Amino acid sequence: MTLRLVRLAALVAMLVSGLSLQAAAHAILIDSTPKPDGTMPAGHQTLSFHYNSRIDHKRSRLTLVGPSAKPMVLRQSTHAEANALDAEVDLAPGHYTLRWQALALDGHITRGDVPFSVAAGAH
Ligand SMILES: [Cu+2]
Repeated sequence: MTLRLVRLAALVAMLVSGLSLQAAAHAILIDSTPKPDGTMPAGHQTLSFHYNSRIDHKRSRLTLVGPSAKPMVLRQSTHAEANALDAEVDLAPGHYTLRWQALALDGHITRGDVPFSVAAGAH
């Protein structure tokens, strides 16, 4: 190849790898139930965390830190969407933090905390 062609090929390779990085970015939380600092009713609830990219469910984790008990790794729902982590849990009133850890298809792990409150039911 001529030098000019080599340079062109290198440029194309850079552009293609840049595009594929964008297409498979690491996971950023874009929506959740509960919302950060939000409130949920007590009882049986589904916690749901939506990301901007597909998630490797087997190597991602939802851990619930409750008011009294030690951190509990939640069993994930098997029918979550490809870009979401879901778990069903029984919630008593109090303050909680949900720690999520998500492995995106680009191989990067991201983590975050969602603090929330559970309100006592209406009497
Ligand atoms: Cu990444």
